[in-house]
Amino acid sequence: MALLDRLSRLPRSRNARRVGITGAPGAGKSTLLNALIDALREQDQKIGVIAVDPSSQRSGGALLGDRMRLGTSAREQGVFLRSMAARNRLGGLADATWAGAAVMAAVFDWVFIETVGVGQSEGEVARIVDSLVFVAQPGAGDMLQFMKAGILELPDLFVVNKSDVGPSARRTRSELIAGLDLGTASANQEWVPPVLLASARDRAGLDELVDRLVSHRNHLEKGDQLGRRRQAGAVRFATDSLLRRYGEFGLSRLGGFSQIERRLNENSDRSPFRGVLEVGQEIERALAGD
Ligand SMILES: Nc1nc2c(ncn2[C@@H]2O[C@H](COP(=O)(O)OP(=O)(O)O)[C@@H](O)[C@H]2O)c(=O)[nH]1
Ligand SMILES: [Mg+2]
Repeated sequence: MALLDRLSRLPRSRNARRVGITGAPGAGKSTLLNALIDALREQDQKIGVIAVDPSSQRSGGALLGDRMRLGTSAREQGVFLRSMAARNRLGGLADATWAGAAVMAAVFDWVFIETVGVGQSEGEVARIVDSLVFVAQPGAGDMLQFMKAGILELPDLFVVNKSDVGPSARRTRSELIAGLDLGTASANQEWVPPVLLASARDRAGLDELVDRLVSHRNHLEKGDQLGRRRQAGAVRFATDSLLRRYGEFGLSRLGGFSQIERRLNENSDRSPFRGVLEVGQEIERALAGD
């Protein structure tokens, strides 16, 4: 509770750009992020990174590779890296990631969250970030699997990485565009997710990626979509967090999930951490009074 209280008092001055990087293991997320960080550091941008370790999928924390690739940049000033284990799926990760992102957003220009593309984490990360980037690799047979899981509906940008391997990268890009049905979506959708080609290895396509991230953020700032998106994410986080803490029974003391969601929405100036704290205290009082 003391932590929630401190988090709720964070200044919101910096308003960092928050970017999620997702995609299958091996697609090159860490390498791409590392290259992106170098590019942004040249512009003297301050960067925070949260790397969500896929330790639950592997046999015992084989993440040294990721850490080392990121480590070259992390040793520089102006970059702060925090790793988190996805092991503890229920609860811990979402809370820790939200807290980490909130702290970093208050002090850095950019906050990146790298996560494994295996489903649940996408939805969680999509709620924290302004822009979600999906990294694919050439010939990715897992595309179909992602489509089935509905994961490809979330990203705001797609990057086919490893364009240095040859024509298969362009093919994958075309497949992705066709599979996403981006043509028809454009009719009733203001932002059409771009599908970029990049090579993290050769550091190609990075400028365009940064440009597109900036234009996506500008797009969100038009008509206060950014505010609404962040608000929706914050309310959902707070409600989920309360559900994890107090269960359906606890929430039902205050009228249930949607009632609590409505109340959190009414008080949109309150930070989500304060929302969890205050509504949580109410639930506790209601439970004690039963
Ligand atoms: N050829 C080529 N290989 C790459 C590129 N980016 C990453 N890789 C390699 O792909 C593998 C997985 O990269 P990594 O960044 O750990 O992927 P992650 O699991 O998505 O974070 C490593 O062997 C990288 O060296 C690229 O642009 N071109
Ligand atoms: Mg990685």
